[in-house]
Amino acid sequence: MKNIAPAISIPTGLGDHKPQNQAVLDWVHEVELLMAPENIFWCDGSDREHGFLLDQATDQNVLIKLNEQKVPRSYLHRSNPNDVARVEQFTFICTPTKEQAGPTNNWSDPGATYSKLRGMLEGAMRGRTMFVIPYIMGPPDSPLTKVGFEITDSIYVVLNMRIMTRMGEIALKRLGHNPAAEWNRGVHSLLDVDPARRFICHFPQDNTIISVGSGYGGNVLLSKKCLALRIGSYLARKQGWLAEHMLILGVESPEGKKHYVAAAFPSACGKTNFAMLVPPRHFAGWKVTTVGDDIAWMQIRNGRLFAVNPENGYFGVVPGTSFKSNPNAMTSIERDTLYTNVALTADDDVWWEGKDGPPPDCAVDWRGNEWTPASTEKAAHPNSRFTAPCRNNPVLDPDFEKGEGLPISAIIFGGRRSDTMPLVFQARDWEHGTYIGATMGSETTAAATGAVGQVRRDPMAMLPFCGYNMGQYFQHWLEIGPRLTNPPLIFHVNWFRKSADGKFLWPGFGENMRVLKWILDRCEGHGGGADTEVGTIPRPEDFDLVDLDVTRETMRALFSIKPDEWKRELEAQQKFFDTLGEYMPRPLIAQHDKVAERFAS
Ligand code: GTP
Ligand code: SPV
Ligand code: MN
Repeated sequence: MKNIAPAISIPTGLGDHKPQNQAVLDWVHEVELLMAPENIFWCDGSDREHGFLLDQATDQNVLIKLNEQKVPRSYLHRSNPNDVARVEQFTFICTPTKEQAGPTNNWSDPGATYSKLRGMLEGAMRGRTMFVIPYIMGPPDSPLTKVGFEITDSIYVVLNMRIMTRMGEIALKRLGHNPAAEWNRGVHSLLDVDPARRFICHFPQDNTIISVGSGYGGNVLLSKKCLALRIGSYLARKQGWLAEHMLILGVESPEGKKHYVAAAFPSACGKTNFAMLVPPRHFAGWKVTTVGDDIAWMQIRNGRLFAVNPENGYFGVVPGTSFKSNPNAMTSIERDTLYTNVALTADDDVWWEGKDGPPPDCAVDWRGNEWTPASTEKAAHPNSRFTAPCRNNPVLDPDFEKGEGLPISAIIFGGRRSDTMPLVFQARDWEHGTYIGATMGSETTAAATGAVGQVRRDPMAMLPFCGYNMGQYFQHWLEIGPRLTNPPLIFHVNWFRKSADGKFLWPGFGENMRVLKWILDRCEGHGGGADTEVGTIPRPEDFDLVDLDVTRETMRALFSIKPDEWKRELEAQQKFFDTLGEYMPRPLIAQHDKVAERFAS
C-alpha cells in the first residue's frame, strides 16, 4: 500500500473552487511556487468531490475498499511502519524567544526554521497534486469558530479532514473577503516519509503550521492537535478563553435534569470511552450523550464556562474497542469510516485485538504481512485508529452544534496511574483544582512514539499540546477562576489503579457511571464525602455499588491514600514545578506545600 502517490488528473468542474479572499490566494500561490506541484485541487467539500477522491485513492492504492456488506463505504489505510504515532521529539513551537515556548516544549527559532523548512519543501510536490482544504473548527454559528486552510499532497489527509472538520464551501463563506480576517495557514507535505526529515512546526505569532515527513494522524490532520490545541491554546490566552484536551459529555437523570461535564485525560487514557459511556443496568433511565471526545473550546458567559467541540469527527483508538467496552463507538464505525493500521481479513473486513468474537484464522496485519492467531506480532498496531463522523454516534448530543456552547458543571482531570491516585477525589475550589490539573501524572501510551508505561507529568493532559510557556498557561487558568461566578467543580479520577498482581482494580468503562454519579451528586449539592490530605473522597455510603461485583476490600484499595506513595508523588510534582522556574505561579506552589504539610502533620 502506498502513502505517496502521483498527481491525479482533475476533471473539469472539480477541484477549482477558489476563495474570493486575496490573502488566501496570495499565500497558496506562494506555496505553489515553492513546491512546484503538477496541479492544484481546491476542495469544495461536495459529495461529488468525495466520490471522485475515494475512487482516486483506491486506484492509487492509498486506500483499500472494505467489504461493502460488512462495513459500507469504509476503507483501510496502512501508514508507513516508521510513521504510526505523534512524534513529540520532532514537534516544535517556534516563538521569537525560547522562553515563550517554555521548558516543556521543543523550541526553534522562527527565522531559521522557516528557512530550513523552505529548503525541504522546495520542489517537494513535483509530480504530485497539491490539495487546498478550507475548513472551520467549531459549530457553524459559534463565536469561537476558527477558519483554517490546509495545503497537503496526501489524499488520505483530505479524506480524513472531510470527516474531522466542516470542510469546503462553509469555510469560504465564514472567511469572507476581508484580507485581514483571522485564519490559520497549514502546510503539509509527505516529502519521502523519512523520520530523519519529519518536523511538526508551529508559528503561533503567524497563525501558521508546517508539517513535513509524516502521513499519520495528529502529525498531519493540522486542524486537530496543531490548530485546535497548540495554536488554539496560544490564541485562547490572548483572547481570554480556554482550548483544552478534553472530552465533553452530557448526562441526564431519569427526572430530566441535565449536566455537562468536561474531562482531560492524556492520549489513549479513556476520553472517547468516557464520552460514549453506556450506563449499567442499575442506572436505567440515565442518559449519557457525547458532545466531543478529544477537544473542548470554552468561553465565559454569564459567569459560567460554556464548551463547544470544534471537531466534526472522531479519530479514535481502535484496539480494545468492542460491543462490550464501547458499543456506541462500535456503531459509529460500522460505516463511513476510514481505518488506519488495523488488520484486514480474507473477506475484506477489519479486525483488531479486543474486537468481539474469536480472531480470524488468518489475516493481513497492519504492516501488510500474513498473520495468524499463532503470530507473535499484533495484527493491529496498538495506536491503530478509526476516523468516523460524529453523526454516526447513536448518542451524539442533540446540542452538539449549539454555537454558544454548553454550560460545564464539572471538570475532571485523570491520568493512567497503577498506584497512588484514588478512583476519584474532589478539589476544594478552582485554585486547588488548577493545582490538581497542573500536577497530573500519567503513564505514557502508544499514542506517541517512545517508551510506553512510564509515569510523566502531563499537566491538564496538555504536555504535548500547549503552544506556549506552561507556567503562563497555569497562570491563565488561575486568572479564569475569579471571572466565574458559577465555576465548575473540579475532580480527579483514575480508572487504572492496579492490584499487587498487576490487574486493574476497577472494572471501568460503563461502570465509570458510578463515579460520574457521585460527581453529579456533588454538583447538585447533596453528595456526601470525607476530607483527606489530597481532597474530598466519597465515603462508602456516598458511592453507589449496587449490582457491582467489587469487594469492600477492593474499594478500600481503590480509595487508599498511602503516605509513602504520596511522598514520592509530591517530590515528582515539586521537581516538575522547579523546571518552570520564574514562570511557575506561586499560588500553585502554595497548594503543593499545603498538601505536603497535611501529610507531615
Ligand atoms: P486519544 O484519542 O489518544 O486522545 O485517546 P482517548 O483518551 O480518547 O482514549 P480511549 O477512550 O480511546 O481509550 C484508550 C485505551 O484505554 C483503550 O485501550 C481503552 O480500552 C482503554 N480504556 C478506556 N477507558 C477505560 C477504563 O475505564 N478502564 C480501563 N481499564 N481501560 C480503559
Ligand atoms: C492523541 O494522541 O491525543 C490523539 C491522537 O488524539 S492524534 O490525533 O494522533 O494526536
Ligand atoms: Mn487526544
